[in-house]
Amino acid sequence: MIDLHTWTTPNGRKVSIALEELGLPYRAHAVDIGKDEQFRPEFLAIAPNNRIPAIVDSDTGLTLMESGAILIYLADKTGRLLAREGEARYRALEWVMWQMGGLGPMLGQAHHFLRAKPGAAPYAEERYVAEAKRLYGVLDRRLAGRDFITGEYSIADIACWPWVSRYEWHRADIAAFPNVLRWYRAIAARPAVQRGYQVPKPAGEIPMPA
Ligand SMILES: N[C@@H](CCC(=O)N[C@@H](CS)C(=O)NCC(=O)O)C(=O)O
Repeated sequence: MIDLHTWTTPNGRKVSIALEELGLPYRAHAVDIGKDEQFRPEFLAIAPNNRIPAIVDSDTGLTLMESGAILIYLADKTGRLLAREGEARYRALEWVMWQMGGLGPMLGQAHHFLRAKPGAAPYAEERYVAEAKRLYGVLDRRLAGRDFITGEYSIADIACWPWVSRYEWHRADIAAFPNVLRWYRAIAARPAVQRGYQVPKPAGEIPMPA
C-alpha cells in the first residue's frame, strides 16, 4: 500500500494520475498548503522540503519526496510508463527533467506573479508569460508527428500534463499550439487521468479549451 500526501496542484496530480494509471493501491492524505499543513512535523519527517507530493511505500519502507523521483520510482516498481533501459528510458527521463527544471518552475512563477499580486511586478509577469509561450512552443514541436512526448504514453506526459491543465492561469493560448492541444485533449480523456485529477478532493471539471 502506498500513502500519498498531496494537494490539488499540478505536482500533486502527477502522482495521483500515475498511481491511477498503474492501478496501484493507495491512500491519499490531504495536505492543505493553503493552511500551511506542509509545515507540520509529521509531514516534514517524510518531505523535508515542505512541499507536496510525498509518498510512503509500506511494501518497501521507502519514503520519497519530489514528484519526478516519485514518478520514476512508481514506473520502476511496476515496469510500466518508463522503459527499463536504452534510449527510450533516457528520452523519457530527459523530458521529465525538462518538466521538473523548466516547465513546472517557470509556469509556477507565472502563476505567482499573475495571480498572487497582479500588477505588483509587471516585468515579472511579462517575463514568465513569455517563457510559458516559449515552453509551449518547445512542447508543440516535440509533439509534431508523435501522439505522446516520447511516442508512447509515459511518465514524461504525466509530468507535463497537469501543468498544461493550468493553461488559463499562465495565459497560454493553447489553441495556438495545435499539437499541444491534441495531446492535452487525448490525455484528459483517459479515465485514470480523470480520477487522478480529483485527488485528494473533488476539484471540478478538467479545464477544456473551446
Ligand atoms: N520540485 C517539487 C515541487 C513541489 C511543489 O512546489 N509543491 C507545491 C505545490 S505544487 C507546494 O507544496 N507548495 C507549498 C509551499 O510552497 O509551501 C516537486 O516536483 O515535487
